[in-house]
Amino acid sequence: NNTPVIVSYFYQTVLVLLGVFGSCRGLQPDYTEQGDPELQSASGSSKYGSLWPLPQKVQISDVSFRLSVSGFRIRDAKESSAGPSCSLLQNAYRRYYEYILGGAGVKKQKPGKNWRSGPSELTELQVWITSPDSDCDAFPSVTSDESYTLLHLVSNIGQPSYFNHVYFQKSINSSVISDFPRFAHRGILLDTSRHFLPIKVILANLETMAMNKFNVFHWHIVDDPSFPYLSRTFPQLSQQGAYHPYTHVYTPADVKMVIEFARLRGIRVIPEFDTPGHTQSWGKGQPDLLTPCYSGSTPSGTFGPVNPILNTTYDFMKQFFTEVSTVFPDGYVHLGGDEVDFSCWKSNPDIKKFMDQQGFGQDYSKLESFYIQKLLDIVTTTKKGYMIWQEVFDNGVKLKPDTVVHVWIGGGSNEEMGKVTAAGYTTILSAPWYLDYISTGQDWQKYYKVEPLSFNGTEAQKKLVIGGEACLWGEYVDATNLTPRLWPRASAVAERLWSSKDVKDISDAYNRLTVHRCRMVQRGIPAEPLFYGFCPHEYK
Ligand code: CP6
Repeated sequence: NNTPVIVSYFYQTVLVLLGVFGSCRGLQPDYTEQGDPELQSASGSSKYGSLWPLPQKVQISDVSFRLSVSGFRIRDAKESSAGPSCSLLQNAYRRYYEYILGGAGVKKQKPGKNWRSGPSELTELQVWITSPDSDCDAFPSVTSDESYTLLHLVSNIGQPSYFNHVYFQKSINSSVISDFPRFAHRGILLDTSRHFLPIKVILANLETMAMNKFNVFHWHIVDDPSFPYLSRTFPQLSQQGAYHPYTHVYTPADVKMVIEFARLRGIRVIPEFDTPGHTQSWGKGQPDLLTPCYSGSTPSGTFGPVNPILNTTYDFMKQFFTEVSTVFPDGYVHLGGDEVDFSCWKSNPDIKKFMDQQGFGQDYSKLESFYIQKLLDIVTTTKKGYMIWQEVFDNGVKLKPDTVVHVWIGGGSNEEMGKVTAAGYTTILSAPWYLDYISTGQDWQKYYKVEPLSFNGTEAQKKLVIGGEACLWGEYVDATNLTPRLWPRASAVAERLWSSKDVKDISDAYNRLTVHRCRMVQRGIPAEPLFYGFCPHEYK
């Protein structure tokens, strides 16, 4: 007499599933359990338990259910538009089964005399994909529907399982959730040029991103110090420009693995190939790409930004970005365009001549725009959209209407958001979220309190803010410290970008985030503590 309890849910945010009761009718009040009391004393407790980021609508009842350890399963609802052939879903079921039942707690438990199946035993989760045209092999995009509904049971699966000390059994409070993201673009920037990040570090971070409902991996893959991207067309770029030509490169197979791992978790991979500045490493494998700097009338032997006055530069870019457009399936690439240093261009007599010919006078930002304009036209022929750092917009470059302008400069970022959206462009915010910067104390609160729409502008302008990204620049970050530096501080950004604008109670956030952080630690992710205390799993 199983009554399915239904959850409608798009394939993409497979993070949450639905439940089925053994039978609701015979529910005994004795079986009702509240959250772990010791966990409540470790920190204050939120009425939302450890939900993070907080769903748009949640009702948690006092009624709790035990998870059937022997018989529990996750399956497609029979009405679902996606079935066993959807490997994305089947893969998610396997992962979430492990989240729910796996882990230290359940492995230790053995059925004892108090172990009985009963009316309050949860035996099944059914997933009902309601959108008729869900494509299990598709890649996520900015327009993907990430909404889901959870009826009658559970909350974010894998999240709310309180641990029952006595029976070593997990229980879940009956809940109703209806959820969708506030912003469509919720990203993390990782920098693999300042330090090489092994693939397993990138994958572990994608897993943690999924736990926090981030959906964009902005891969700042190359920069001045090293060029780890192995290009099929120009293999000498990484042969000469990587820290090591075999060990510190991302091969086509590595990149594919990252993209597929991300796809299965509803995460887009947007690569950034930043030019014309931040390109020192490109010059090693591609002679004549960079501008030779002069001291007086002779070349000094050093190089500056990409040389914008040579046709060969644009031939190279055309071939390079044609490759990039096939390797990375996302609809967007990030083209950088930030922090162009003019001093080398100023020193070079050929550039000077070109400036005169073009009538640019002494305005080197015009030369920068000349380059970027040609690059944008090239990338447009590869059928990709593009993101660019704010300077490109500031310099007045003509952009495609669907361009995403990335606001990163700290001072005046509100004003900048106003200007960019007044010009009709979509934008994302990073200025307040440079997580490589650390300070003592609870700086997550500073990230949490940011309101991305606090600039002066019309409703139409605010709609153009599609989200934000937490940036982890790599100067002081490698595999040894990436995780604790990023998490759980990035979780604060995750909730700001996912949850409703009025979710801003810091003390409630503290209580939920403390437990959410413990959950990450328990899953093997060394997220740093917010403050003193302990995690419930420490004494298991
Ligand atoms: N690298 C690149 C960086 C930064 C940028 N681009 C950066 C600049 C200033 C600060 C932090 C990071 N390290 N390629 C700017 C977007 Cl404070």
